Amino acid sequence: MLLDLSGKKILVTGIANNRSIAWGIAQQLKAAGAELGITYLPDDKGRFESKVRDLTSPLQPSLFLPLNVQDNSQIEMVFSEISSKWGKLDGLVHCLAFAGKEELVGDYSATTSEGFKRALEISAYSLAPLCHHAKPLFTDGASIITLTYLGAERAIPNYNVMGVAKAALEASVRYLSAELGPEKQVRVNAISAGPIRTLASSAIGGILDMIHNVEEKAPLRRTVTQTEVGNTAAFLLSNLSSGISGQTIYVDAGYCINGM
Ligand code: IMJ
Repeated sequence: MLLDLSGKKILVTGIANNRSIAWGIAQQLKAAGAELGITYLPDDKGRFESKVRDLTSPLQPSLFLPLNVQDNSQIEMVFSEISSKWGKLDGLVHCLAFAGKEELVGDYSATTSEGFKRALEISAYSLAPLCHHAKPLFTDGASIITLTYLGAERAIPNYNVMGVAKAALEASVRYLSAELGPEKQVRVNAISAGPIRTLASSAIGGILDMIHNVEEKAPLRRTVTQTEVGNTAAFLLSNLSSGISGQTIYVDAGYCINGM
């Protein structure tokens, strides 16, 4: 049986530019035949909107919508648009994360309450309300994925509050999996991607060290590509993975198996 997403309607969040892992995912989903809805983060000057629109137009998304997950009315708007345009949803791709720059350097103990709340709200909590609003639209066998990182379970220098947020996200995947599975065979999984040079990583001190470390030590002696993460996403959104739910799947060139 070949991987086939034709007829599937999938919402992809978290594309910021051509380095975004979400962009790699969207391209592979389209290549497998999916019909896409794409969201972008609205900002005052509309910079993300035009950038993401230009980038994604070759994928001919049938929905292109603003989504700031900190604004509940925007979440409601996205799913009311999906309801009227598609009347159903076969897949949801959650690739949203944010922490303040100051929280991603130095001591974890220096994390402020506001910084903690913001990182956890955007990077972990947001998956729950998206699933909640999508629930009535999910078809039998719908699939939800999110992105996580090894820093959820190991102390990785400077990852700090994002590690705590990803730990909460991975636990959310298990609780959502338990909630959404019984009625309609809806599955929820996370992809734990190895380090890639993305917008979310470029601004970060020590990221190059981490990449060099992976190139030296991972079983495959290299980093992974957006396309490899995208291909695993396509698998998890397809019926080929129909027996997999609640899991964190590592797409990291094998890095996490090492003892040191
Ligand atoms: C992020 C921080 C510290 C170490 C890190 C990372 N390593 C990797 C990342 C080793 C691979 C990238 N990553 C897995 C993330 O989840 C990044 C999230 C992120 C990045 C930024 C940068 C710009 C900003 N806020 C951010 N919020 C979250 O202002």
